[in-house]
Amino acid sequence: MAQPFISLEAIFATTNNEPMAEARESPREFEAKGCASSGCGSAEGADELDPEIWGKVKDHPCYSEEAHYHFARMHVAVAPACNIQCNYCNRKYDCANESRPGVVSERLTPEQGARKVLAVAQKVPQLSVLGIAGPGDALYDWRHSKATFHAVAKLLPDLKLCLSTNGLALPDHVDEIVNMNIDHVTVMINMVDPEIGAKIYPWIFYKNRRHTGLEAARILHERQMLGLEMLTERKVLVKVNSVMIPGVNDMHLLDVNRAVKACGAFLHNIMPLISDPAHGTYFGLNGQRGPTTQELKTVQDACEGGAKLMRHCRQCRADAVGLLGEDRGQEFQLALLPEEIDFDASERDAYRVHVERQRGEHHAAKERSTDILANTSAGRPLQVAVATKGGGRINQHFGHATEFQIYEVDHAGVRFVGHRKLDDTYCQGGFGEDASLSSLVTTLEGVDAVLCAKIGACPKDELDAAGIKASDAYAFEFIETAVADFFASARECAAACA
Ligand code: CLF
Ligand code: SF4
Repeated sequence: MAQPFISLEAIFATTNNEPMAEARESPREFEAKGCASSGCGSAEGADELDPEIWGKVKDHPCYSEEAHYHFARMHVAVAPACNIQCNYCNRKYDCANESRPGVVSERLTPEQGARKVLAVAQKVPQLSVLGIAGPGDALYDWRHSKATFHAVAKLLPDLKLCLSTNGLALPDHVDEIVNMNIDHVTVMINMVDPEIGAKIYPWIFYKNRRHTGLEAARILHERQMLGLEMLTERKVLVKVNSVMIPGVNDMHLLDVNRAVKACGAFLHNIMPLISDPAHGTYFGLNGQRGPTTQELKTVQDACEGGAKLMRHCRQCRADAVGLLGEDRGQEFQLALLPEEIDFDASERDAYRVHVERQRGEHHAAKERSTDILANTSAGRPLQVAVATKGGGRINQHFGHATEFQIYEVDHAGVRFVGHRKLDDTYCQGGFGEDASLSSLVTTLEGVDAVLCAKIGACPKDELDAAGIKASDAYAFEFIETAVADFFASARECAAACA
């Protein structure tokens, strides 16, 4: 049903946030006070999570691994000012705390940001979250962030509001965050030891003066942990992001994981440093490398048993739009936005009904995969890459994939362990396929099999020669059943050959 056009002027004419406070559902008490890591986390769903928490995460693509198959996020770059200096940032690029360093984002005013959100919601029914994630710090530049959230909450009250911060200004804003119905906050915590922090942060700006060295790192650490505790006490879900910097904080991230778990963090997202001299950052110019895929996985695996890990992060841009792993930001540049948007929520509503049905089918498929594996003999875990466009199914053509999701499978279960991005799709319209296949084989190092919706004989043979089995026999099946079936077949084959 078409809804009446809402004037942005009318929205910006109001400055108090009472309507958002009124819209906030009174929170029921939930368990796990003090430590949110038991019984919650990215990979758990409706069956494992407290209903109150599931209600908060079920449509958030970053906080729920399951939701990332169905729902999209978008960011608006409205808060450019920052109060600290990270050695992996030079402010010409997106904030590396939440984003891939890349092309400079389009900076928006709050009015422009709200108009963009409405335009995206009209065209992307999967949109469920608005995030403010740099460049800059959403809380240091609070005036702009607040005005944007305030406007968007009036336009689209069902949209989840999400922000990312370095944490320095966090304790000063906890009450407003709660009153504004912001249920999801990411705090960037790279260290809990100021000696290590001094190697990452040359200075901070706090209480009207610049602090450097150990003193700066100590203040930042104390403010981050205080802010984290204050938020979790108020039932706000906090995700901690950490940038893994080999030789600086790599194994120290185990201490970070333990410390943030003790303070109630909901999730811990360990992201690889992206470093390149062309970015002009201190680390980039001084040859600091990022971790390899295996180094990252080793640290993530070593954190097992601590705060639950997010493994499906795509290090998206500060102006990203779409499902995780896709970026439709270019379609919604300011110059392309209509001045007025006659918002129609019907497609958005219909999509949510569709997702609920899909969730039921997906749930049944996961149970089938458990049954399949329970009747399969034990064997070495296999790494299986799948090509998917979303919905939890194998539904992407091999040649069109821009990334593969990686699942580990053995008789104990099917586990999502990460993703591998490709520099180029394999299908180049008849040119360059050989070069892209060879780089694809390098990207898929360690992977045993690729499952996709369609693959040609030529790339299939070449993958086979590289020791990677490729199959389109599971096209459009749910990922878990397909991967479990593939493992069961591999075990049968191994038994027959023994
Ligand atoms: Fe954006 Fe971050 Fe909110 Fe998500 S991103 S502010 S929590 S809506 Fe998500 Fe992107 Fe990873 Fe961030 S995939 S970089 S974790
Ligand atoms: Fe850059 Fe973000 Fe660090 Fe600020 S907090 S210096 S914008 S990476």
